[in-house]
Amino acid sequence: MAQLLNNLMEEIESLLPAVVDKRLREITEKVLSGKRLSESDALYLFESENLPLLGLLAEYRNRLVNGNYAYFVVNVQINPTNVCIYGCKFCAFAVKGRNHPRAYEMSLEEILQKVERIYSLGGREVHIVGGIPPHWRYEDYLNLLREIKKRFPEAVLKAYTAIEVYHMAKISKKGIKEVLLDLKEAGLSVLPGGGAEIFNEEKRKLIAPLKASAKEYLEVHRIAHSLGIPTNITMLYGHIEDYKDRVEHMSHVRKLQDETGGFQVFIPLKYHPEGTELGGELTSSVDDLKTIAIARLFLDNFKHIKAYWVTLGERIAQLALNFGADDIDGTILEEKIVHSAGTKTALGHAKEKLIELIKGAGKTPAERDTYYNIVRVY
Ligand code: V47
Repeated sequence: MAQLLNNLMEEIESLLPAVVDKRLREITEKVLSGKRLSESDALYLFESENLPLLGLLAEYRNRLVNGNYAYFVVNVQINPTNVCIYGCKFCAFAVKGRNHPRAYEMSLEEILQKVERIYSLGGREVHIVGGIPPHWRYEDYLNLLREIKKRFPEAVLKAYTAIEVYHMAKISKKGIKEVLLDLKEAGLSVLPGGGAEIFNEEKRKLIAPLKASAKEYLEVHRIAHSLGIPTNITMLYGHIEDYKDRVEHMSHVRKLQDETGGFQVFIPLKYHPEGTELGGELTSSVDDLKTIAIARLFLDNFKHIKAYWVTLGERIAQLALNFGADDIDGTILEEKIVHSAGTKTALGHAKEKLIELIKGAGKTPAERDTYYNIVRVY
């Protein structure tokens, strides 16, 4: 490993004389000497055209933290319903009412079957994320977790975003802390990172007018961390936000991580516009790789940066593993949110396929659990 790192360092140093841009050289020196990048450094990197240097720097930082490992998990994603009161403009998955022709709601039996399937395949995580239906009561959220744990006590539940937690506090008239404690008691292990979207308040109001504010969203995570509940965090990019908004978003994330250390992983989510009210274009692959690489460099207090293969596509996810990312999420089996918005990634990957994908990126596949403990190296 030391050899690999030295090689990367030598490669970066050999490139430096050809880098005429003084600011880029200064940023490079900062990365190589382990100094923290400022917001304006991150913005400069977004605006820079030097993708190869950016990739090398991000990969250098990644290897310092994760060696040659790239992580994956055998998991199932369950989207229990698409009925949602929020009507976010970037979302092609949700529908407003139960009577909408596309509305669905899984039965408990259906959900349990999915959990059974993944655990029979050696699964280690159940990721639950869906709409927020007007008719669900507080107890419905808790009961779903309780029922899964009753039938599968070994199931590890990464369930409900901070948006749902905020909503549950509202409908139950309880505090966020109480709700999180109830969820924990019902079987919650980790809060997934959905619902963060973009923290810039102006843009957030335009794309997700009814959602909890950035401050409220982050407060849920802060309280979760204080209760020993680890959380993940995302950033939806490629819609109406600009580079400055992405840096601002990551700055909030870095600040809270400095305070609590409770985030496990940062996940930049590439926006897919098909069928959404917001519309727009897909970001370029260059932009995707830049975003991953800058997340790795800017979020120096994060161990893990996820290249979510479902939104990036398998090929770009593979490249991202050489641009600072160290995790690709998991087998998933099923996903409706980004597939409603046009992503063409095939589902139902066996873990062998993920191992192959990681090996193809020149990395060592490390199967992990929800908490990033390594369970097996391939
Ligand atoms: O919150 C919605 C995003 C998220 C679109 O925590 C869209 O490990 C792209 O958060 N194009 C849900 N994205 C998924 C999510 C997630 C996924 C994988 C791992 C983890 C984790 C979390 O999907 C939503 C929203 O930000 N989303 N619509 C769209 N059109």
